[in-house]
Amino acid sequence: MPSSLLQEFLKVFEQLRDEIVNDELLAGQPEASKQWVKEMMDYNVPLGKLNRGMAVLDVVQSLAEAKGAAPSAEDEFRANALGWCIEFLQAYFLVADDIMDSSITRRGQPCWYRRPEVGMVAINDGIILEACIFRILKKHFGALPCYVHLLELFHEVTFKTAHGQLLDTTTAPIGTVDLSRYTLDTYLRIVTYKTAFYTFYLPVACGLRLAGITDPAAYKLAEDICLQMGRYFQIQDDYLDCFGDPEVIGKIGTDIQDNKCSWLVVQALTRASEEQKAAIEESYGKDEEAAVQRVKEVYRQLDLEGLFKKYEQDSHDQLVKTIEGQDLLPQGVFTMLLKKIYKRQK
Ligand code: DMA
Ligand code: MG
Ligand code: MG
Ligand code: MG
Repeated sequence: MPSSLLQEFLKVFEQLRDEIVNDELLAGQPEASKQWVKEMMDYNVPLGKLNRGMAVLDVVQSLAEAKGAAPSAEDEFRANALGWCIEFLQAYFLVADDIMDSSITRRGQPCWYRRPEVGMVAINDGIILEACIFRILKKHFGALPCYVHLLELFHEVTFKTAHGQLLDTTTAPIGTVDLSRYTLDTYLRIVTYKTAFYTFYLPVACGLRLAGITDPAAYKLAEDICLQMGRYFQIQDDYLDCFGDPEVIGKIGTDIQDNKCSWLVVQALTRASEEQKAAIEESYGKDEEAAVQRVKEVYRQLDLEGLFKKYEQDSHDQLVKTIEGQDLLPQGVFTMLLKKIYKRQK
């Protein structure tokens, strides 16, 4: 990725952040509160990989290129502003997710709620982060024909993601290990809802809306491909939670302790001997290092790393086939997204 694109993207963040801090709806707001919001946004919004946010411009560029054109400076700004709306949404979900998952670090720093001066104020900060999306949309998209579509898109994706998070947390109640819950069907539903819609469908649909595309078939196709990609992405996330390097992924895995319906436990249970199942039953969902190591030992005995590598290759090849097998949308819309996540280490 040329760093000038990143520079441009980060510049748009600063503009949007300053607009929010100085929003006319908050005239007379005390300086300390403005400062809180600014620091809260700086801490939680721009420090991730920014794959989702920067994907909107990629999509807009691919669509323009396919017509032998290039996006105007105004289109580029709008694509980046929409990209930041997605990053605000992501920040909002992560602030809440880290509280629910009792996580320690995120993006190489303490989770926001773990900062001593923050604590449960993080809940309200999450609400602010979500509300920012609609201030940005109104200011920069309010006069465009796609405005209502964008509003609906963000509302619907938020609705779905929150329900995915509900499934994720209620399938993993603290203190009750019920291995019969960890089926592939349950798993796929959780990850489609909690991750795939907002991580892949949302940036692509934002790009399609900005480009003025209205054909429902284009959105349906984009959804099919993006959900497939999103499931692949969350399976990588589950793999990295256990086998990734915390220094590289910027977060310390908690899925085993949290009793999560992770891809690894689902796969382990379809392969485990009675003895290995008993070990998982005994040790899963416990916040004790020895128990976590016992589960990881079973994962290693079952060579889940090897299984994942094979899954990753098959899944990638299948996606490429699907992308090449359609001619409704330019392939670049999807291949750029796929390239960024294939064999990712973080
Ligand atoms: C992430 O699931 C889903 C959302 C909507 C934030 P997760 O808890 O596996 O994410 P992470 O591993 O980043 O905490
Ligand atoms: Mg989490
Ligand atoms: Mg979670
Ligand atoms: Mg995870």
